[in-house]
Amino acid sequence: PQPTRLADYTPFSFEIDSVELTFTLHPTATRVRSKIAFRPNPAATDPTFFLHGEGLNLISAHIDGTPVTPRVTDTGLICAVPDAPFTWEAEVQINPQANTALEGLYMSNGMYCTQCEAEGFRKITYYPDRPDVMAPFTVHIDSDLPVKLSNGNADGDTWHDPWPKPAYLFALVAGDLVAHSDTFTTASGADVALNIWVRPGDEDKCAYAMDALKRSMRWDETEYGREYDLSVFNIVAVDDFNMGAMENKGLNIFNSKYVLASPETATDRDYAFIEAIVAHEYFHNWTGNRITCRDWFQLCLKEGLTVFRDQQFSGDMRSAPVERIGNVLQLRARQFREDAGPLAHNVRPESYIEINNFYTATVYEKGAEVIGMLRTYLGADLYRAGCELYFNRHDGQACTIEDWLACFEEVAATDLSQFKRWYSQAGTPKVSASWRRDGDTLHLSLSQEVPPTPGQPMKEPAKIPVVLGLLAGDGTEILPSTLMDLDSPNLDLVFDLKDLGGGTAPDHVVPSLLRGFSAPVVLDAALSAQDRALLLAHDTDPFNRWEAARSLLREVLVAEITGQGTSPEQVARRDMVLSALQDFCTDESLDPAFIALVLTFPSEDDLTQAVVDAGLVPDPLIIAQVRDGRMAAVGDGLKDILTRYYLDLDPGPDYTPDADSAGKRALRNTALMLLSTPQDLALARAQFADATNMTDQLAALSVLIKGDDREAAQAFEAQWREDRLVMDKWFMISVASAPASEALQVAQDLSRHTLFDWKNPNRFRSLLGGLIANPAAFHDPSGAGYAFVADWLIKMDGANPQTAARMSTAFETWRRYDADRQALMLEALDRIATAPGLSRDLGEMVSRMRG
Ligand code: DPP
Ligand code: ZN
Repeated sequence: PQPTRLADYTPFSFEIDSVELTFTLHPTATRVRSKIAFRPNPAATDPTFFLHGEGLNLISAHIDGTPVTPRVTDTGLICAVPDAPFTWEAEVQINPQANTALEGLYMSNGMYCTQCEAEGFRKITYYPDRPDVMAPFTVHIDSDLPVKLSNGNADGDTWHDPWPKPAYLFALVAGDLVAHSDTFTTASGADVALNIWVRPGDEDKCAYAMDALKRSMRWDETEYGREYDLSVFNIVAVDDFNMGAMENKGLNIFNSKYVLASPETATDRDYAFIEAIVAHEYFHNWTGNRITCRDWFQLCLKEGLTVFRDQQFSGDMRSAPVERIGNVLQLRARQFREDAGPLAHNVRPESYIEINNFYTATVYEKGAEVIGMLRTYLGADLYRAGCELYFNRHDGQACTIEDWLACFEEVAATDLSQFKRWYSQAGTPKVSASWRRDGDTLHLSLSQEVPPTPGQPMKEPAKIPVVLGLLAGDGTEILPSTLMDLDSPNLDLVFDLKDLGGGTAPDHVVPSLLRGFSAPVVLDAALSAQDRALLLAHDTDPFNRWEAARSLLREVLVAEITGQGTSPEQVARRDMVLSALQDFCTDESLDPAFIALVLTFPSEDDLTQAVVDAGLVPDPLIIAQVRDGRMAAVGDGLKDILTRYYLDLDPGPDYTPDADSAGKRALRNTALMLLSTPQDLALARAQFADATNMTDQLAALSVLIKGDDREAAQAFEAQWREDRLVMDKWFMISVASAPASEALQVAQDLSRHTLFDWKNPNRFRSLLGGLIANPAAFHDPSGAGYAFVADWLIKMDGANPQTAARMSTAFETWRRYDADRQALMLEALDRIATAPGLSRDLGEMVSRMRG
């Protein structure tokens, strides 16, 4: 297949004044009639009338009422048309029941639903399926089903959306659904009907999503001045969905796992995701829908910005530092991993074969970091002013990153051309710091290096905002957070310590660099363990307190993993880290959620990368063993305080999902994990037996599965068999938490379980994701873990290429491992590459990973 390139963009030959669609729904033979008013586009350079269309059975086509016979290919049709306004009418037939790819119109548990982003509308009817063609839509739905929904406002079974939109925001739902309803009054006093549509029986699990929706609507008004713009806002929960959720205008469609919640069935983490994703999709109404993307290369224009907005929202609703740490953990786990391997790409890619493969951590999460850096450079007021200008200037348009940046250049009277490299250079910059003391003067040198990535051997210096502070040896802050601009390979800073120390230069000074993780870079701060312990104890920046603890733990673990754990120096280091954690825990003023993060060990994947960064070859089994052993040792060393947390923080039987209660449960369950060993499961057994909410039940279950307590897993299964979303958790945890020696067998057994409905993406991701999340099992030296995943990817690819392609990133780190494992991983990739009927989606991923 030929790649699509950013450089080749040309506008469509026609503009559209209106679209009218009539659906006559039938499971295997749905008819779609379209009536579209086209008008020549004065900006077009090529007059060809090409409409996308895939898998459509064309029944008839007319231009201005006269039958025409277009030339139909696999990807669309071409037709001779007047060089003047005309009306196009077509009728096609499609088969929703047979649509297992879940793109276009498909069926999920008896209901009809759609997913059109990025290029699904072309599976519904012939259309210029590209985001820069925007039009108002009117939709008629003919069906006996009781509930029929589309975008915009309703008049009987006809829906009209007055706001011009691209086809990827089209949506249709029909089914036997019930609504959880509410209302919202906008700041200007307009009433909006709110509905969350679910299958009968689920209506009592919608309250939290509704509450999150109303808070999101208010927040967007106060923080960005954005109001809702239709008289109804509908959300529908569906069980079979490729992504998390979709921001279709006025009719958001959600994966049911991000809507439905009750204390008994959803964890605190689920609640937090529901809040964030409801907000994210709602915020798209302005950043994505009212202003959309000119082409798919600009995906980060809406996604990076909207992720940034949902992160701000969650930070405002919960604890901002705790949210920030969580976001950075995700960024490092997914985006840094992507950026360091064969799939590295720009925040704004320059070419793709299948756009679905670019809904990535780089476009989303690094894209959000770029917005955060822009705000850091400009400050809150100019950032808000730039957003205001963007909304005013570009409302109703399909835009580019250039349009976005120009608004900020204008309000701030600044040149962002170097900043723009964040969009066009892949790879995670590495920042190194060094310093020396010269009497009362501190010389601090920062340097940066952007590593080569596929197709980009040479890089220009990035513009990196480094927020830093200075602490004296007694823990007092002598320089509060200050923004430094690392915009060249090196930056030398000079501080007068006498001045900063109020007349006396402190004996010892510790820099606190990259506060709040002010840029998505890898920092080598070259701090001694003692200095990091000092930051853990005293830094005013919560992020860097956490970072200090994390790097101390990581260092101890890596030493042990690489066989240096028994040296006297390392033994002393471990004692020192333990007592630093102990001291930290005595601070009564700390938020339990924050303590829980400090006490959470780096993941096996994080440690694998740390071993690679140390120039060594990782052994996943040793990494898992050392990590478990060290957790038990820390649990033992902190036994008193952990036990106290466990006893004192019990929030009681009345579950509430707020951040404070969730934080207490998080710390309590972190304590449980550290205090438990396979030899001592009493506490976990008691918690499992007594739990009244899913957070506590699942935390206990994870410990028990790790301790090889199969009865607990069976009891959980018996209790929750009927609940799809809870069973997804069970599939996942049964493999992810299983002892490495057994996880693969468990995965194989579960793939034959009667409830393993593999075509359901959530279920598939639970089982496969569970194995991938257990690196010691996935990377079993026999290669059986790779073979198992490869077999399932090939099978899934035949039904749902998008879901198969996403999961294939399990192999992106193959270069990290020893020669034997590399050969086995490549063998698995090659087997996928040569599978008959391989999709464009999975084919592109495999060939990029293969390199
Ligand atoms: N539904 C996906 C999201 O909201 C793609 N737009 O990010
Ligand atoms: Zn989004």
